Amino acid sequence: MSTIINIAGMSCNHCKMAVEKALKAVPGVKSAQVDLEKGQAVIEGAPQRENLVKAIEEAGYEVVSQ
Ligand SMILES: [Cu+2]
Repeated sequence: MSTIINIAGMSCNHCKMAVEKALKAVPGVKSAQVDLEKGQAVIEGAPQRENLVKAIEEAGYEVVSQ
């Protein structure tokens, strides 16, 4: 199962790496890939969405509600 989350505030490769690292540390995440141009993260696995959101926010970025 994959989850897509829109994220605001990512501007460079450092941001991409920081968000991917934070997401990969969430229980249940198999992989996480950030697309900087789309401002989007694609997460594979079966994590709880609220834990993904928390991880992104703790890394210093904002989840865009949809
Ligand atoms: Cu950056």
